[in-house]
Amino acid sequence: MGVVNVTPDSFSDGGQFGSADAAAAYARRLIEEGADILDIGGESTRPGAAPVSVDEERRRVLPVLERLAGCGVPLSVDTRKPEVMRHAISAGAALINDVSALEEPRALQAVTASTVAVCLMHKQGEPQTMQQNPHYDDVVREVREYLERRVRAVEAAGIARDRIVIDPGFGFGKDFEHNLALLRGLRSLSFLGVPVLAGLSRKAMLGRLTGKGPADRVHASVAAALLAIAEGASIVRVHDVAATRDAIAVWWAVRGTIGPAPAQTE
Ligand code: 7PM
Repeated sequence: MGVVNVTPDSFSDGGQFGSADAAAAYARRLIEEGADILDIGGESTRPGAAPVSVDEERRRVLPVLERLAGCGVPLSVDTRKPEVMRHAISAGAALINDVSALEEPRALQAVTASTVAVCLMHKQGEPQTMQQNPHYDDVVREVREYLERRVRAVEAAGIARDRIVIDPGFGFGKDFEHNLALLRGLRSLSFLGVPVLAGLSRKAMLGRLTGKGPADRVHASVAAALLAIAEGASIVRVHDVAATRDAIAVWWAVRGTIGPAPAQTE
């Protein structure tokens, strides 16, 4: 899954349509690099990010979705807002990536009224403040139990299990040790047959390990993506598609499949 951030700073060339064109061109490049899914986001969910209005988020995301219709890969929209979800679904989105895991009743309704897939992500707290003092007694167990509850709730609302992806939400109300524990324990999230999505790309945890800024975390991000795959992730959300693709090609040649080694039988 390639990340397409549609924010004023990421594709600013002045005009609104110019930036939508630039974002769509960037997205097409990610497809050429081997992205199987694109995740389009208007930046309301970033840790510490200022809130963005519904209208502003629509103005950022919808023109890009429209330009990418028929691009050949499923389009995901990273949003927590029910109105943005509804418009994105009408504009052809195949997946709603909700970092609030459809906890808002209207978000759940927006998705149940459609046939799209959904990514349910764990976070602790709200993006503005969640990194201030995250606390868990057992992060892997708590994240697993939360995701299990959300899968059941979303299924009970009428969304079939084969439409659901789960995500531990690296960096969303987690400190360095919490993130490491979740990556080590990722396999324990592979329950109920629901695919696991891992988003580690360029995150602060990799900055702490390498001492490098976000743009220089490419190699660390590739290593993290491959480790996530080794621990059972089916989808990796990445900025650096070409580099991650190369690493997966090596993995594929050796293992012949994506995912953990089969359990040893006695
Ligand atoms: C600062 C910190 C800026 C983190 C941007 C981010 C995820 C996501 C994001 C994830 C799912 C980024 C993140 N991360 N959606 N949206 N999983 N499902 O790296 O880990 O873009 S925002």
